[in-house]
Amino acid sequence: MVVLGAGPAGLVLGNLLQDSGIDCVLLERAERAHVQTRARAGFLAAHTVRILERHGLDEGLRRRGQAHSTCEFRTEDGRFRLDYSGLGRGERHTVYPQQHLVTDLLTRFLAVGGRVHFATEAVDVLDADTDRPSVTVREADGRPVRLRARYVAGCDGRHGAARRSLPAGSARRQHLDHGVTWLGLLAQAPPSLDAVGYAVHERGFAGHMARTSEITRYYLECERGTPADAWSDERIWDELELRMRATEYGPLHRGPVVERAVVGLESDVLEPLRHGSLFLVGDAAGLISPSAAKGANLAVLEAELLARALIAALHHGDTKGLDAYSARSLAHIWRAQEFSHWMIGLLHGPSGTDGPSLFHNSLRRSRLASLRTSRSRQDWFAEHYVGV
Ligand code: RFL
Repeated sequence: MVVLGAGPAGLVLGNLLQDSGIDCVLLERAERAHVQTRARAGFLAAHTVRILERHGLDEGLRRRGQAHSTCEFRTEDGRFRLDYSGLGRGERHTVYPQQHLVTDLLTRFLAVGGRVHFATEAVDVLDADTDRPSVTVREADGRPVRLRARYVAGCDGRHGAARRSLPAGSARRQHLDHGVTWLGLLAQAPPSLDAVGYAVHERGFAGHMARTSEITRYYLECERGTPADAWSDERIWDELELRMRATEYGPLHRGPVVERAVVGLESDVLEPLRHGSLFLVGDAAGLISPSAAKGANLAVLEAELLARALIAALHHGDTKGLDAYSARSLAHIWRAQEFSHWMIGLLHGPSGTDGPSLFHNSLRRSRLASLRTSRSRQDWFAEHYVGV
């Protein structure tokens, strides 16, 4: 079995296959140090934690993960909090930075005999419509090498080799640019509130998400085309405090901004997620905007689905799971896309003062008001916010 990519999807899949005695090699374009320090997600859904627990992959998150269950909305109509552990299915998030999870999964995979080729870029997946597919890789020294396997899992993200290798017309791509851009920031500063903070402001959205006691993630909606380094630290903090209404609700804990990235809110789903012996998993299958923190959670869920199906096929000759993998994963992906899209509409409004902009902003206000006041709306929100 060849797995492309050592992110959450590839590493969960690799661990599960290796544990069941299926020989598995992971090809990873980046160096090991880069993979283990790439800060991205932090909010793991209850379902994700259960999957990791089920397979003994939860040691680090049990020790260092923080339970989290409150979000706070700050709007032109005041602020309100939702404790979602008392709503919907009564579930919580576990805050555990993605780079820690990836480090745990990688360490475990290597400890049980898994093999990872770092600095090794997959270039092409060939013969995917046969039962002897192969992957062409470029080694660190530039040498091309071909690897053969019974199956190939493309866990190499949206711009990886798996997607690129699909023959024209074999998959339908559905793409939506939500027309919203965020500056994604990591600050070396403790969290400023004991909740996920969502601020809706006429100058644009601002978000606050805890990562650790020393690092906090913030988001600032910005004009499309803004370079990541366009704003000084001081301007970033001033703008965050303005949009998060610090004069009313208290100042933010400031600190150096140690990472900035421009994040365009986009969705991009392929259908089907299988082409013969090649399967797409995680961001390679469906990219989701980070508005509802679903990407890493979907990656783990799909990796478990595919691992089970591959184990049944390779150990027992039962290929029903492989046949169902695409439809089952897509059902989860589209539910997450629907909620994520709803969140984008809750948190952003057009900036204009023309009739349609005013109308959309009034709808957004009303959507927030119903979330503040309607118990059934809150239950629905909680179920989808923590669920995958
Ligand atoms: P990854 O993690 O991108 O891993 C893919 C791996 O493949 C490698 N690769 C290749 N290797 C070999 N050959 C090639 N040709 C290759 N091309 C690429 C890459 O180096 C990489 O190591 O994909 P995976 O495993 O599918 O996992 C997906 C998640 O990483 C992603 O969905 C989340 O980070 C999204 N996301 C969040 N998700 C959550 O569930 N909760 C969150 O709070 C959350 N916050 C975020 C996020 C994504 C963000 N960015 C990147 C926009 C916050 C941000 C800022």
